[in-house]
Amino acid sequence: MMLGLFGSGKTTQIGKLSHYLMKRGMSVGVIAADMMRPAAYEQLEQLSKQVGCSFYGRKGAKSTDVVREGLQKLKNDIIIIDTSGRDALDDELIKELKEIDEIAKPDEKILVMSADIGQIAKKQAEEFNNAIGLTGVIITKMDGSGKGGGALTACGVAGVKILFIGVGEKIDDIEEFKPEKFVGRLLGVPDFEALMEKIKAVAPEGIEEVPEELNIETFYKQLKAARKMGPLKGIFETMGMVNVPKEVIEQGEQKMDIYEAIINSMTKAERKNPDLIRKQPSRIDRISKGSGVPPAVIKEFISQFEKMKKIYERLQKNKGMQKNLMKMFKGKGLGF
Ligand SMILES: Nc1nc2c(ncn2[C@@H]2O[C@H](COP(=O)(O)OP(=O)(O)OP(=O)(O)O)[C@@H](O)[C@H]2O)c(=O)[nH]1
Ligand SMILES: [Mg+2]
Repeated sequence: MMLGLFGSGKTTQIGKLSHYLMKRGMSVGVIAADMMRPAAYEQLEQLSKQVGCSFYGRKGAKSTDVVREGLQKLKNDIIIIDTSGRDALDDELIKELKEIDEIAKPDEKILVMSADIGQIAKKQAEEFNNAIGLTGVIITKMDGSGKGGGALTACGVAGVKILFIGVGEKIDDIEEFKPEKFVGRLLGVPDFEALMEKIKAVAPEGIEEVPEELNIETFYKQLKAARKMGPLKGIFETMGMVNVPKEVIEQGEQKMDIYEAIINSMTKAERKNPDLIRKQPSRIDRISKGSGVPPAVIKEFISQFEKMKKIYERLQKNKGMQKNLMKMFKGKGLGF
């Protein structure tokens, strides 16, 4: 069940989410239970045609009846209900959402908020949470607002979980929210995990599977494969991230150059086990001479690599997007 105020992006995210889930092998049905917005029916019907998911709606009916009927008719793995918005969370909206909640008993009650409300997201999330009980949040319009960071941190303070972010109006413009990834991006560290996913998607042959264990050797292979795909800018763009600032891209490119130089000067043993370098600082001097990279930067690389490895291992533990999603949709959260 998706809920939220007028224009927050509920209906659009339902289209995106359906597409996202279907790409991962699930069958999806959507129910048009927004009786408030003129043409909400048509908007959702159109989106369902676009993504190829099932659709149920009945114009002029009561939202509760539509939900009841839709749940009977649709036989999909996942059913998403579009609900009415309002200017504010008033008694009428609370009553309507509670009735739908009663009937559908949804596994997920997801509040959709637009990033441009900034810090107000805290109050809004709390209000909806108190009234209906939320299982998660989607922040939309992260592409267009300077206040996106505020909205994200506000959700953290409100204690609600951000599941996805909307990053544009197109059907692909949704990203699973991974705090580690986001922080990395803010710090200007290239998003290697996304890169690896991308590499696998566009070049499944000739490139190794994403490695079980990430060590500098396997990382290096991924890095080289990524570079073969061309400049970072294009790679980000094909991931739908068109608004990555130029400085971030340039920094990313530079970092990739530096990483490559460093790794080129490391021995095989060091690549397998970077701890060797930490234990014997003389190795850093050797790598520094070989690569022309100052020792401090090499140390930083090693420590960044260790951090990345931890994140990677955590992600590997949660292996399988499908499993993750099923868990999420059973209300257990993503386990981060
Ligand atoms: N830039 C941007 N625009 C978005 C995003 N998500 C939705 N929109 C746009 O926001 C507008 C409102 O989206 P809807 O999905 O209709 O919003 P809603 O919450 O269903 O609105 P009501 O049905 O009126 O309550 C549309 O023009 C969407 O294209 C996003 O992530 N980024
Ligand atoms: Mg809508």
